Amino acid sequence: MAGNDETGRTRPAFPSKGRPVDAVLRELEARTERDFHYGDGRIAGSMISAPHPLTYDVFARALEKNVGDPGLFPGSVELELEAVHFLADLLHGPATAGGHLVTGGNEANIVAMWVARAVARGRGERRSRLLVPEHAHVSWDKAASLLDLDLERIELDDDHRMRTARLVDRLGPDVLAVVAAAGCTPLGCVDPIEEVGSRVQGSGIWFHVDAAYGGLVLPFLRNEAGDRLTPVFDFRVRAVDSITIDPHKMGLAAQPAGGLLFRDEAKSRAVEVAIPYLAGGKSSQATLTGTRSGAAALSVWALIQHLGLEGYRAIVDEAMEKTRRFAARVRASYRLELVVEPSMNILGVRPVRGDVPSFVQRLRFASWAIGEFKTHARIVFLPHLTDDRLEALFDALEEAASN
Ligand code: 0PR
Repeated sequence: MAGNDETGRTRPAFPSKGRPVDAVLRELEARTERDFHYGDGRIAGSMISAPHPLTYDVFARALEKNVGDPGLFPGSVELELEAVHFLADLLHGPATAGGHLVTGGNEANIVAMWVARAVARGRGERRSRLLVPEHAHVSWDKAASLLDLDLERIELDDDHRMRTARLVDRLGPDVLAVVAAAGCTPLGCVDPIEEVGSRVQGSGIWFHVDAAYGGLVLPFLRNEAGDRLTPVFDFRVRAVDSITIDPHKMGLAAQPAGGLLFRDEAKSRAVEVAIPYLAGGKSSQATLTGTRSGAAALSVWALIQHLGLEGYRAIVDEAMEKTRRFAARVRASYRLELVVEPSMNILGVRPVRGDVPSFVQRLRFASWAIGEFKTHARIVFLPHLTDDRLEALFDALEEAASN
């Protein structure tokens, strides 16, 4: 029975009788029509694009697979682990490296801190402070809240990167973990990871790199002359204990596909829970989720196999070419300016005159889905933003900045 809540709104009731499939699908289509579609080219501020075409096929084939019960789906689990090792290899993980495919950067970051806390406690240490850069993603607030850690945000430098000197001032024996971003949420900036690494090395402080977005961009970055531009952000930095790298962002895999890698996979067992009764036989889990999408995991494996380093390099080259061309137009504009020079395929743009909230509001009113940050509007140059859409977006930005 439909009922009314205290505000007088009608609440939908669980249907008593079923309806034919075509009627259900028709309603579903009609009611989701107002959703944005990546194909419209109006989603300009999201870190997610339409999944690669291969993903749709893999997903449909693998929909029933649950990699949370490895005994039932051993073939899928083997491919999932292989995908994890592909990612670890990309980020120069040593032979001990391993990890999990998870639901996204939120889960990866939370689980990384869960492990860090368990490892410290295993050594008899009760460390409770979590140091993150000012620009850190909201998942760090969640991690701190869930794990009862004290979150401290570290000031940024003029390039919007974590200021190492400020971080060093705050280090101490009660610090559980330090986080740096390789592709920060507002601007794609890369924190000084080598510098931070040298300051925390050997201190017992867990060092996590949040490369949720940048992990599948930075390794492929090169300039117009073809020279590699990748800053050292991964396991080559000796102090780095764990890294978040999300295939469902620039990896173009299906959602939900996050990645969490550990330098020493054995450490991740500090949070492991045994599950003796599974249908496929006794197993264990060290992720937040139990039942997990095998389809998403297989889509990551398939896509890496299909694209290879070459394929991803081509995707990043194209994205960077669009970013550079767009950045040049912003620099030449009298109405717009860049917040910083881009580190990857993300631009922060603001009006020369006028405030950012009204600027973003005008763009949204004109149906552009743009990211809003305190100092700028965020544009992410993903494959669904074609050249003609970027033309239109540039005009819209100029228009919004001229009011
Ligand atoms: N770490 C960093 C550095 C991130 O930027 C994000 C997500 C996460 C972790 C969390 O990842 P999940 O959302 O996969 O758990 N950053 C995007 C953002 O806030 C998430 C997003 C994606 C937002 C698509 C909107 C959107 O349309 O911009």
